[in-house]
Amino acid sequence: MKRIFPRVDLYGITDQPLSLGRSNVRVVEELLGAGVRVIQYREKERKTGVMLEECMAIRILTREAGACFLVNDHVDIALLVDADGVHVGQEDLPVSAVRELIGPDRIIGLSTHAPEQARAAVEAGADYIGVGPVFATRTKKDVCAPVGLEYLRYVARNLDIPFTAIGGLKPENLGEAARAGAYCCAMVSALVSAPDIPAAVAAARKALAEGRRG
Ligand code: 3NM
Repeated sequence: MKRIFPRVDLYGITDQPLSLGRSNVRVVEELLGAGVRVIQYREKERKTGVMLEECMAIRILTREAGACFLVNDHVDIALLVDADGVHVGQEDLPVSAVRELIGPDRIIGLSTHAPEQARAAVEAGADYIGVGPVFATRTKKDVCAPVGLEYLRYVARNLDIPFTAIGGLKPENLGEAARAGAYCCAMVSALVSAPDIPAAVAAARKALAEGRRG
């Protein structure tokens, strides 16, 4: 059965070094408890065996919560744990190659940073795109300079593909992102580095809702 990228407001992404000593599994438990319904496992430094174990645990938790579970880059791990899909960047395996490996039913997300990349993602059959970095971020090391709200507005106005805004998003600027057309907002540090994750989720939701009203 075709898995669908759900229409949700918040998209949580793991990052062990930024998680204040908490395990990824613990952080995901808190995100799910606070109502976040898309989780991406993203780790750049961990051993593959550790990643597999964490993803197995996160798959159980996300399934119990009815949440969508995506794995960054690691198609093998995504398949082994029956994740809902894979998220890749511009310099990772191309969408066509990932599709060959994961089949027609799982979700492929692709990070994009410019209008031509977004149009190419649609052509290539991505199921959703990341749009960013909207604001400056220190979380992704090799990403381009912020593309600002302009690119977000372009995607919101011109393309039909589901998308998530990403990059430097936090309660203080989510209103601006919402007014530029973001519905789904993906965050790493604003959520996983928060001492109180449920409070951070609530603050993000409030900022988004206010942005949409204003
Ligand atoms: N992808 P934070 S920016 C993982 O623009 C990622 O494609 C980006 O982290 C992109 O919420 C980014 O801590 C990092 O700024 C987002």
